[in-house]
Amino acid sequence: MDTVTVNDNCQSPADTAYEVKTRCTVEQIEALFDLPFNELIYRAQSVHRAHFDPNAVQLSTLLSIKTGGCPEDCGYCPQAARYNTGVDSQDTLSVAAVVAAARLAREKGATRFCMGAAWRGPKQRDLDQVIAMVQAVRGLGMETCATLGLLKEGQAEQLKAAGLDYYNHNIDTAPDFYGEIITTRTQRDRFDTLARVRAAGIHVCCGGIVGMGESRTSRAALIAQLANLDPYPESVPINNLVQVEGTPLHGIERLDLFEFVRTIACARIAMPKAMVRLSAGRRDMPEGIQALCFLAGANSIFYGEKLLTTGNPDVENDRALFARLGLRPMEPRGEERGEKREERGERGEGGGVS
Ligand code: SAM
Ligand code: DTB
Ligand code: SF4
Repeated sequence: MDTVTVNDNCQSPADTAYEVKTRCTVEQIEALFDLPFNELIYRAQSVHRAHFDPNAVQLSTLLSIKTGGCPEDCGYCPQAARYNTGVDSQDTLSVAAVVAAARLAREKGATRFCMGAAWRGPKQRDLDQVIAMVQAVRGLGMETCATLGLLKEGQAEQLKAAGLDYYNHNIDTAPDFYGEIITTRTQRDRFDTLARVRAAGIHVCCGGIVGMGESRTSRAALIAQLANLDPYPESVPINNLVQVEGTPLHGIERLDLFEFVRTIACARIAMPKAMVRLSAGRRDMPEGIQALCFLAGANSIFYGEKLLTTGNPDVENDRALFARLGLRPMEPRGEERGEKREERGERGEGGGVS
């Protein structure tokens, strides 16, 4: 029996105030990145098995409820009004249209429905519409997630009261690289919203994007920053930049996909009980790389043909991939907090490190 190396510096999510504490240093995460690939993946898979069923993957479906025309200048984003990307702007969808999409997603096997809006942040009128959507999607028995941008005082509480389970709000990149990518807000603004979400009792979904020309040190700093959130996010989406023509980051050198797998592995080791989501970029990712991401501890994906404005693998392809890898969709309860199968009294195959 080999020893399982879990990063002892990283504590588990707990119901405490949300603040940044230095538990993981950038150097520690960089040292993980620098490990031989096999060593890193083995460690990440060992940590993964200590907390999760290694063959269960959670399925979230995205819907853009308000598209394009965003006043922000995020250098990666096709929905920023200032870039000519060909994205057709669309006003906020009706509740009926959102419910129809959520029902379809549920029929295809998704358990969580994530509603995204191209806002800097919602106005009260916008929030009222989202609240009606959240209540309706909740009524279908699905977990709800929303990503609406910066929240003002009191807005998170309204979303919580409507039944919102998760709020996605990414810190996107390392603190010292943030200004290279976005100038219309600071990363501090993002932390303020994350604190509001946490204080309102909504689960936090927070991650970032790699492949934006950042250094390995910056990738390590992103992971360290996420891991040092106290408590760290329940859900951590790791996006590989989807390059969209017209955005400033279009044409940038693509990240070596083994480096993407390493990023997933580092996230898993630094945040052992978080759901780590293999997020944007899967359409351009060979299935072998996706399989390596699952081996490295990814246990959630975006499921459905579309992300917000760009494509995602077909449902049929994902089903076939799951069958070939012996993966199955994760049940919606419990595992967000890293409860092991046995604790929930479920039966499953695999487990244990030998
Ligand atoms: N406007 C809100 C915000 O920025 O928080 C919500 C929607 S925004 C599109 C949600 C997230 O999508 C961003 O934080 C970013 O991480 C991700 N994203 C946007 N464009 C992307 C791209 N081209 N490739 C990868 N991820 C992207
Ligand atoms: C996240 O981390 N990735 C998703 C979701 N959260 C909202 C968004 C990816 C967007 C990719 C570009 C697009 O489709 O517009
Ligand atoms: Fe707007 Fe969000 Fe896109 Fe930034 S990432 S431009 S805030 S929609």
